[in-house]
Amino acid sequence: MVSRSDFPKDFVWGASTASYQIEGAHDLDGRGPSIWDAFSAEPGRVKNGDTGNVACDHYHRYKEDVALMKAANFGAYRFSVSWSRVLPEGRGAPNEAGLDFYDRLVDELLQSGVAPWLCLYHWDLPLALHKSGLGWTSREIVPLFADYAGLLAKRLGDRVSHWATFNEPNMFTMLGYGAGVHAPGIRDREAWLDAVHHVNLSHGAAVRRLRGELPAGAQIGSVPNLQPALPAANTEDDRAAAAKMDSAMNRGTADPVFLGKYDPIMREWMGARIKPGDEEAIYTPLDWLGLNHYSPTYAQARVNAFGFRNASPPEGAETTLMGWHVAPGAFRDMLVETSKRYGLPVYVTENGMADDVEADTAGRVEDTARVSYLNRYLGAVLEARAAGADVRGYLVWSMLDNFEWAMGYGPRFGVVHVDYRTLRRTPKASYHFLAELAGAKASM
Ligand code: IFM
Repeated sequence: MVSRSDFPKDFVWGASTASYQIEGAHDLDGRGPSIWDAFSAEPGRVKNGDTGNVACDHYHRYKEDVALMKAANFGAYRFSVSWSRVLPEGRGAPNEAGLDFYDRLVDELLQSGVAPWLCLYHWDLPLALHKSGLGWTSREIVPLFADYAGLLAKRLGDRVSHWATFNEPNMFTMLGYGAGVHAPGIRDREAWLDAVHHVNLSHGAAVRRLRGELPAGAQIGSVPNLQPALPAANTEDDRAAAAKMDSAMNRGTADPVFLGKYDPIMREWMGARIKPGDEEAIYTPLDWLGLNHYSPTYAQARVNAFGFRNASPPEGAETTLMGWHVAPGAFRDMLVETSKRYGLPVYVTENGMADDVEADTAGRVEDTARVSYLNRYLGAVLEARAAGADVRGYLVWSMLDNFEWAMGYGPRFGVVHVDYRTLRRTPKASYHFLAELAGAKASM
């Protein structure tokens, strides 16, 4: 087992969540709808017709959730702001009650000794923007996203030290605009490329706005999901498909943001979308990179708009409830590569696994597979550090079981179990495992 003394004293331990996945209170205190409210209300879009209407009711129970973070001795908590809670129309007049909620959350975290790490966007675009043609497929969203960033910086910049622009821009653009399986349900290669480029431009504009508003020393970063893209079979076709998958899923949103240029495949696909000065507008120096990683992915050659499809892991591979390959070695390699390629301090901002473990008769949630997964993936962090990767922290996905997008409430990713009927929270064995690593007192 990894132990506390294996990690440096200042290693950051913590957990991540996202607004739509935990907050609930979907129509309270002036919150406007997001594309996920609309998408999950459409029959057949989300398993079992689940929605984020109530979710974990974190909106009302945030104090209890922060108390659990404090008891685990977590040093950081990454949450996202619901854009339509603070700007119901996505622009225009702010909703004071929505801003008040994040004020209260940030204050509660600070009083509990947990640093708030704020992510501006974790997939819940204001529906009003989408409906009026100002969503991610429109270039006009760029200044609107910067204005939203500026609003939060003004309101919370005196207390929030760490800021991230986007969570997994690669995933929400592909799933929502390319494959159509996430909100807003668009399945169109051209819309996907539009969305990628506008998200990249919005990142650059938001970072400049944040730098202008935040106190010197504010730590600004972004959070890609980087997973090795491997050929399903060792054939020329699958190797070419893996190269395309790597560009589409890894490089397309990371290289422009962290290096200032699109890779050759994405550049060719983007074509005239890239206007003179765009790459300069996207790139602006950052302070940290948040790496989200779960497993390697496998590409198979396909005659479709993308030239690849996702294939299953190799026969006999250990997988989780999501069908994702448990491969800590791939995580180690990705940490080393990311640290070297992008040259920034790396924090793991998401890693974890889904199961469906419920409380036993004694009321304990013994998620032993997750403890084993975390132990092995943290071992990979140590190996990556030993190989020279500048990895400075680990924030587990997720603090709480929550709404797993199109999969609804079936897969449980939390280190704290949530009973969706009573909303009761029960720390799992994995919570206690992480708490010990983070140095929580044994009395917890
Ligand atoms: O739940 C998601 C999260 O919103 C983004 N990263 C992957 C997680 C598990 O699928």
